[in-house]
Amino acid sequence: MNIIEELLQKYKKLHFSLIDPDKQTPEEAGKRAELCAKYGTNAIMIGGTTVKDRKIVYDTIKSIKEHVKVPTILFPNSADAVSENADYIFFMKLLNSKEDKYQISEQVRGAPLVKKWKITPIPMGYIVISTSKKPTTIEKNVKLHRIQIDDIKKAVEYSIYAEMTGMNCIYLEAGSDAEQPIPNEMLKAIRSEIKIPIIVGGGIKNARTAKEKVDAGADIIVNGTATEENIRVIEDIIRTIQS
Ligand code: 1GP
Repeated sequence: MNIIEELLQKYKKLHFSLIDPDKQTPEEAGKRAELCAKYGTNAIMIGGTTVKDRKIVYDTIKSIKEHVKVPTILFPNSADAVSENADYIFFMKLLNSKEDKYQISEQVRGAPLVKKWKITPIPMGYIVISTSKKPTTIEKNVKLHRIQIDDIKKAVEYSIYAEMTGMNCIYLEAGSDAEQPIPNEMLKAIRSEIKIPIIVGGGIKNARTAKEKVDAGADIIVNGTATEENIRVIEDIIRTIQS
């Protein structure tokens, strides 16, 4: 059983807090992680679109580990964001990327590091959905085979592919601070086709929205922006999805 399955057995629905090492000092990251853990978050993810410096990732995780006991999971954009002090890594493929580096080449470069440093990989299929009019950071930075907000068929196809190729979970990403989160109808359609855990993130700003997502089939809710801008809402979100 992998860590996601273990946690899901224990809590039914999970909450992960995403800390971006480029948007805060390691000390701030530690303090924010501590609050999220106090509210009941189940893991701290570490990553961000712009992260390039392994040392900053290392220092951020070091500080987080000084403050919390919940697992740390790398959420890297490249092999340069792999740090030896993480517990786990989302070993991920951006499935609808047109760019080789998000599909295979950074993964190939990172694999020996993950092995050498004994970081436990969690194979994950990452699927970006274009939900918003204004391009999100990830849409600005990565060339995508775009999946529009109403293209349920395509989102389902990518999800089935992820499950068939042995991914442990999928992550449906609307983009950090997206205007609209992943739609409920899309989640319901995907849930009815695959069994692996579904992670949902991007633009989830309150407990009501988070609850809608878990009711539609999401297993894990991710909050990133809220850890920096409105951390108290995370308490509400966790209480609501785990009640
Ligand atoms: C981004 O899905 C995450 O990768 C989190 O999004 O910043 O909107 O919470 P938010």
